[in-house]
Amino acid sequence: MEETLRELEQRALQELKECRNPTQLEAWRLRFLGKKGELTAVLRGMARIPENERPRIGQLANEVRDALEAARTSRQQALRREERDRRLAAETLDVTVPGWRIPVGAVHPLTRIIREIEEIFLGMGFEVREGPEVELDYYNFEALNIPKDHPARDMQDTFYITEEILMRTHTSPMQARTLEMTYPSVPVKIIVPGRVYRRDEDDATHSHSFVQVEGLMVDRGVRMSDLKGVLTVFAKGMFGEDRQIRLRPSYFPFTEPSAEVDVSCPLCDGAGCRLCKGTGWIEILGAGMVHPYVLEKAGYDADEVSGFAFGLGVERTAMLKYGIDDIRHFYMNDLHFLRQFRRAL
Ligand code: 2U9
Repeated sequence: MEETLRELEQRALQELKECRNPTQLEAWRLRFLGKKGELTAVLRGMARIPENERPRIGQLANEVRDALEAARTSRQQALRREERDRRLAAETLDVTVPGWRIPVGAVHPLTRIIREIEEIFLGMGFEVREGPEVELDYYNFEALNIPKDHPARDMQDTFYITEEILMRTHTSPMQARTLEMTYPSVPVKIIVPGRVYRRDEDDATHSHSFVQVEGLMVDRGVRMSDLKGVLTVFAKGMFGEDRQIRLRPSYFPFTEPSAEVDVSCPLCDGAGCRLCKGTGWIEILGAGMVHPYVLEKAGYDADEVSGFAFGLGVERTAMLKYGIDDIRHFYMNDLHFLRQFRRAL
């Protein structure tokens, strides 16, 4: 009996070493220590041994069971450790591996200029308004004193959708709408940025679609000197504190008098260079006093209120500011061009 127990212990310990996972370990436990296991079977044979031997054999059997239990526990712990080490090894993160470079976009140069312009005029108390690109003939032309036979209404220049609906050729219709909506109160101080459309051949300086910012101020007693003051603040904010502006007579149907506005050349400071073609001045804006007809169309009494308006092409402004030589760069989505503006706001 003693022999049997010792042999059982040796065999069980030997086989325990071969258990590689919890399933095998459980099978081992059932086989040697379970109710139907080998140790229990041996103990059942106790009845057949002499009574005086039983305490010794009983104690031995307990020692064997304790030894096997202890061995099982330590094997189980060893297996758990192995499993944990395997998992840790498999799940290791190398935090020193270089990360992916995340591509960072840039604000488009046109958007950037629009935002800069908005900031300057917001600082002078103007509001920013936007309006529809698909417009009524009435607001694009009629309300702005552009008569039916005016060259600007020619099929050559305007994308018509129907006889009365068109793609706006300037953002002025939104100013006309705002005037009409605001009547009879004053002041009106707005700028309208937005895309406009003209039936033009695309080349280095022309595009069939471009972005404008137009401004309008209407109040009691607004004078041409107010226009000059506001546009001077704009020119300095956009092209540098040393800039000056000058007004030259011009003609627009919706303003009277009208002017073309030049800024002193930001490259040569007025001395004359390649950029300003030796003149010292560069044209950046059109402007004028709002035509009485336009005020009256919106409901206002032109003897009571007056106003000024101006307009600028955003591409032209951006080309001047950043030294861009072809308007088509803005629309080609060439990354070499766009990436130059990566550190934009
Ligand atoms: C209302 C009254 C007056 C808007 C004006 C200009 C002069 C002008 C051009 C600049 C370059 C368009 O982008 S461009 O081709 N614009 O010269 N625009 S005054 O005058 C208005 C507008 C609306 C109700």
